[in-house]
Amino acid sequence: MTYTLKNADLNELMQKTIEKNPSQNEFYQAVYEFMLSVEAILDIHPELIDKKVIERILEPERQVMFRVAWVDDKGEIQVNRGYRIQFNSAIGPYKGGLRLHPSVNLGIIKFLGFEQIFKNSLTGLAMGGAKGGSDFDPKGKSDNEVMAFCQSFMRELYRHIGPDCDVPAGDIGTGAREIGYMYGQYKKITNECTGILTGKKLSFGGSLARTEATGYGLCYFVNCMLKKMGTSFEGKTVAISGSGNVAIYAAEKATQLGAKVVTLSDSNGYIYDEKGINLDLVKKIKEVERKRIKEYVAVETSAKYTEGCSGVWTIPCDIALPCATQNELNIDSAKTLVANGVKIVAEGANMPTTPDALDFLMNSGVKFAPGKASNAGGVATSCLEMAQNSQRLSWTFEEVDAKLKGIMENIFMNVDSTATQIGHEDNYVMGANIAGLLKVSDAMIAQGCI
Ligand code: NDP
Ligand code: 2IT
Repeated sequence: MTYTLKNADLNELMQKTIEKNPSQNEFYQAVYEFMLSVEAILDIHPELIDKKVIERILEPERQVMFRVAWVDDKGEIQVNRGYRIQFNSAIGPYKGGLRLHPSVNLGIIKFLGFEQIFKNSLTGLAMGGAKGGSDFDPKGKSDNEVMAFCQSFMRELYRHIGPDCDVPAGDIGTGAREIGYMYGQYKKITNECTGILTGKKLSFGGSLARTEATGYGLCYFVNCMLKKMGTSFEGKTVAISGSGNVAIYAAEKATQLGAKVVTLSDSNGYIYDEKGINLDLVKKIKEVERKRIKEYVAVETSAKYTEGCSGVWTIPCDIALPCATQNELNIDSAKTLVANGVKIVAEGANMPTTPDALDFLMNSGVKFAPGKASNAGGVATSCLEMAQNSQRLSWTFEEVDAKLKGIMENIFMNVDSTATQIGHEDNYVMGANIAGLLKVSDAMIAQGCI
């Protein structure tokens, strides 16, 4: 893949980024997509180059990499690598999830941290961008091993975070169980009960509706797109990939809004249930038993399980919601979706669509929502959890959900009007990048050369 930009200044920055950060392909991909949007506004925003805003944004404020040693159930020492990339604090304390997956490397954490800057900006709340995690694989580990890892991870991470400095949260492989073990260790070391993590269980400072927030928020955003198109979720067929936190609650909200969700997947394969996914069963398999999605067809015998996760996009649908991982929806899948008449693709995951698939979808007239706008409901509700922790109060589910809905509607209006203002109506990729960037740029310039 070549990353060439027409604008000489931006092209030089792009090439410098590649040289300075070897083998970080996902980071280049995220930066390039962002730069293509920046290119469209350089004439009206020369400060982005003159004040070195873009050059500064591309360099994380702080990058921490550390050893995570822990003892497994056989008494053997295991060694993983931990990361926390504190990318940008121009508009507030660093905020972003922790990913636990064997594929985790510096380039993946960098792309996630980079996109988090603009996502958090779009929420309208005061949060900077960060991301972290480890190449630890929670799959197949005992509870005791997960705890041992999480405690060791926090024994280093604790010195870099704080309620007004950096507040991590969940992401792939990090749910309420992992957050609980990390929180317990932080408290043990510091003797402080502060809201240094979000996604906590309700019994020690978690927020109602945080579990649901990313998936629900995604559907609130899609609902705005549908409204603009003069339609609604009612009667639509929805294909969803993944069967984790984001996928399950996207399926729940889409169903509540009148759609029929027919697929879910994991990294091994996908299920297709023509009559609509039975979400109680999915929650039991995934949240309680921690088993694979193929178990679904043992109970719902009319549903079909197929090996290979990309096959999920061969199922005809009106709306496709990729909610698993980066680059899971490629050009072949995009072509199949378009041939089958898809109208909307909205990203629940971070960067699930490959660049060529993205171009193809947009050129085919499909309405496309980029993750940094459409999945921002998770981090927004994390901020609501922080607000409740500071107040020593907890709000009702309805209060949090109503705030989440309002935030997603505001994000849509902002992204939509920004796209229109720059002459690219309905290009939500450009709208999101530019609206997210301009707030961060303003804050950086106001705070001087830091
Ligand atoms: P979970 O760990 O709960 O679920 C992840 C799901 O994606 C699982 O079904 C998993 O299957 C699947 N998956 C993971 N890696 C791959 C892969 N390489 N190929 C195919 N499937 C894969 O994570 P979340 O639901 O929390 O996160 C999903 C996505 O949403 C990620 O991109 C994340 O960054 C993003 N996101 C999450 C937010 C949150 O609040 N949790 C907020 C905003 C974005 P398997 O079990 O086989 O690995
Ligand atoms: O990608 C994301 O926005 C998240 N994983 C959620 C981050 C958060 O701080 O809630």
